[in-house]
Amino acid sequence: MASASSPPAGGVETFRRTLAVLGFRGVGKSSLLSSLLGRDFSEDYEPTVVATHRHTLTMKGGRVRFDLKIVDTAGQDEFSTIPTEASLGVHGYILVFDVTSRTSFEKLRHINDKLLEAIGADAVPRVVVANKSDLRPDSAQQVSDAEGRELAALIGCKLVETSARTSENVEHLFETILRQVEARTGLLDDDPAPAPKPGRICAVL
Ligand SMILES: Nc1nc2c(ncn2[C@@H]2O[C@H](COP(=O)(O)OP(=O)(O)OP(=O)(O)O)[C@@H](O)[C@H]2O)c(=O)[nH]1
Ligand SMILES: [Mg+2]
Repeated sequence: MASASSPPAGGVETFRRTLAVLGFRGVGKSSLLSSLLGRDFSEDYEPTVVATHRHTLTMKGGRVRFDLKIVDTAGQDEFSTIPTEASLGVHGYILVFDVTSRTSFEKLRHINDKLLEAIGADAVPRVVVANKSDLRPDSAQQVSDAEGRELAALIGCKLVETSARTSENVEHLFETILRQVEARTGLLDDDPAPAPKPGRICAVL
């Protein structure tokens, strides 16, 4: 996909990228975006219709700036249609399940199939997200770490474990999907990913 970039100004190059967040309802898609945008975590659940957010993220020691447009979608299941906003002009996808919801995990594979069907591609940059990791110590976990890794491997992408409540790995998640997107351009090739926290990010590619 074409990349929009502005000429270097003061050594910083700016690239516009569009990302979309998909997953079953209530898995924490909007909460992850709120966390990225620096908003306070809310315990309240307000289902999303569709929303677009803007955020700037710098990488490569500040030399590369991404102007991100991020599409937050309504929760999907295997019967939902992928909204146009999330299928046209999107560079990378964040596929979220909730570690405390078996259903959300089982639906994610179907959502991935639907996505590939909607965009008419065999592969597109994606990352699988196991959200609500803060609830694991309460024994609320319904999906094991190994199962999350297996799904990511099946889909052919990386797994990132996040908590929108504590913001754990949220920024890392967005850097991970951008690295997937830029694997095609080589833009971040000389900016090696920081070592993952043990058990938190599984490179299964
Ligand atoms: N403990 C915990 N709760 C979370 C986390 N992320 C989201 N929640 C809660 O889960 C509920 C649903 O969160 P949302 O962010 O609205 O979920 P969503 O995926 O955007 O939902 P839809 O827009 O309906 O698809 C809310 O009550 C949040 O407070 C998390 O990381 N940890
Ligand atoms: Mg939402």
